[in-house]
Amino acid sequence: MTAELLTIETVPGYLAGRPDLAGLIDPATATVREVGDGNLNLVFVVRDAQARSLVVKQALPYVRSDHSWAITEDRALSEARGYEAATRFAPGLTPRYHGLDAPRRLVVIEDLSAWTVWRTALDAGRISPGAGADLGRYVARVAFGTSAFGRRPPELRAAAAEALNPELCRITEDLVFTEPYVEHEHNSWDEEITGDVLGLREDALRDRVAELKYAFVTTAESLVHGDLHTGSVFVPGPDAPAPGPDAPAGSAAKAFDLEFGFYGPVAFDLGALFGNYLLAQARAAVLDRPQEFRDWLAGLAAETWGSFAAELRRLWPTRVDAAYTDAFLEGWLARTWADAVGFGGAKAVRRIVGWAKVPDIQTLDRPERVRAAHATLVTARRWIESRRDLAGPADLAELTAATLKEEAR
Ligand code: SR1
Ligand code: MG
Repeated sequence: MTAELLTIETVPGYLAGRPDLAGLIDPATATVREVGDGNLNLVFVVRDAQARSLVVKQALPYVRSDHSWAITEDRALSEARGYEAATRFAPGLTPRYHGLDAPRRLVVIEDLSAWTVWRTALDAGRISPGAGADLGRYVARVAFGTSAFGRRPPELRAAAAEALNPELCRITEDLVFTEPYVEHEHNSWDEEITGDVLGLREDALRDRVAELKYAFVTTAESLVHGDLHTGSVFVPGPDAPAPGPDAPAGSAAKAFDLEFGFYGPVAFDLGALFGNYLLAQARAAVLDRPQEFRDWLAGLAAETWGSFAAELRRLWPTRVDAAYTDAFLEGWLARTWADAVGFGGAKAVRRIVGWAKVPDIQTLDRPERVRAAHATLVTARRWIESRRDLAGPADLAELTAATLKEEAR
């Protein structure tokens, strides 16, 4: 279906026809900005004379930078599903959700313009205390609530069936797990790293990536975000005080852009974060950022994983089925860890080689860009190859530090 697309001019009139939003905004005094800078959506920030604001996000029927690439607007329904789950299981860890207009394929959410997209903060060299922990919490709470730990099988199966998002999953299957490992028109790179890129096409590595793709395609354990890179996260703005240790969940980070959501592997969301932490680390290494920032970056995967695992263990006594034993949880965590490391490697590789590159790398001058891209590919490859041999975050941090030290010079 193709919904009529809103414009800056038509948004106030649209909101005037939404009495359910009347308490949130006064359309008569509203001013509108379109701020969408991602690949897929119109994003309108609406502010009224009383400085109340909200965001209207409408799915475009095509990729913003390539209108010949059609993408279903049904992803707005997936986004709504993700916000409903987050509202129920992980309140505070996403922007507040004000509802779906299904015919228009749009959602209305809290305006967090005062916050900063995390990738922007990372690229500027800014430390965001507690952000990694909040995201571990977010993944854990949604995973627990929507999986067999929080839902009986009939409800679980119905939820998984309802959350199918095949077109958006197909994008990930192609862009993350297939295209970077073959010759494809979406791929591009600086010629200095051609050896690294061609190395990705070796059978031994493709065998490992095949395992990851198979896990992505066939695992339906919980509702996942599906695109949890650092551009899908808000952190407090540069002038906001650092959240204290007792600050509520979501004070340090909030996940957004939930349109890729589906029933998939929990590890995929964690891996998306790990892979994007690696990109930030590679950038910081070649820019020779202050040691304090680099040490904080190096600890982010541990912070996220530690918070994720702690939250799962905290929620464990409330699981709906005690047939899942304590030892089962520990085994599940170990498998999820290994898969997250592998997915992290694949997520980093796609941002270097494939379509939809990231400013962490692309905004660097060529010599630094080449060093960062090379170091990322070597590290990511090692993650994919040795994911089952890395017992935990300390092993991953050690491997990453040693590889970046050697390869980002
Ligand atoms: C066509 S969409 C390209 C990429 O943008 C999104 O953020 C996802 O990461 C997707 O792969
Ligand atoms: Mg997005």
